[in-house]
Amino acid sequence: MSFLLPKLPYAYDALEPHIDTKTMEIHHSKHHAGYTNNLNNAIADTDLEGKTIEDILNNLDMTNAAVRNNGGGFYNHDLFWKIMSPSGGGEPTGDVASAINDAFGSYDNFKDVFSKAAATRFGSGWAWLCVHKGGKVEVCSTANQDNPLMPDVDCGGTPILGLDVWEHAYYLNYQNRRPDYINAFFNVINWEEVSKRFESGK
Ligand code: MN3
Repeated sequence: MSFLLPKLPYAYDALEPHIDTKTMEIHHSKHHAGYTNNLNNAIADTDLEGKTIEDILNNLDMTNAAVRNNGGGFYNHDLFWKIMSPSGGGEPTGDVASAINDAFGSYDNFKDVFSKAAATRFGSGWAWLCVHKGGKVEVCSTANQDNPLMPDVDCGGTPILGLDVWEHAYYLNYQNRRPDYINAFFNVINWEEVSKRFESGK
């Protein structure tokens, strides 16, 4: 059994004007497809074959670059597509909103902290909102395709929101204006999905 490229839950043009059609198409059909294929090749005929992606990442040998980069890439993009929606944006509600208020004081403060994590990640990587057992949330960032499920990445818990800040995620439309892309992302966050992930991860 091997991993399959997940279908996008909306059309390539659905997140316009915040994320453009061409970027979505290349990002999903080329980049995510590449991580998926390379992950399958990297685990073929090893004891990782048949395990869940969460199991693989939680117990990852960080010196295994092929599984680290492509397993991370497979998981991170799967989460990324799902926590966005053409009907997204606005502010979170319910328990996840309370957890965000407890940790950051307000939604606006959370937005500042998350945006800063995304803007200051040098080179390629991801910004995350994670939940720890007990329900406390934190913002952190990781390099390349690392993610909070992996050991020793200085970013823990279960990721419930993630933003790809690799140049391939925004350069066609935003060029070097990463902060504009980060700002636009808040208009497409699927808080309903983030809330579900908060409930199952807390
Ligand atoms: Mn990407």
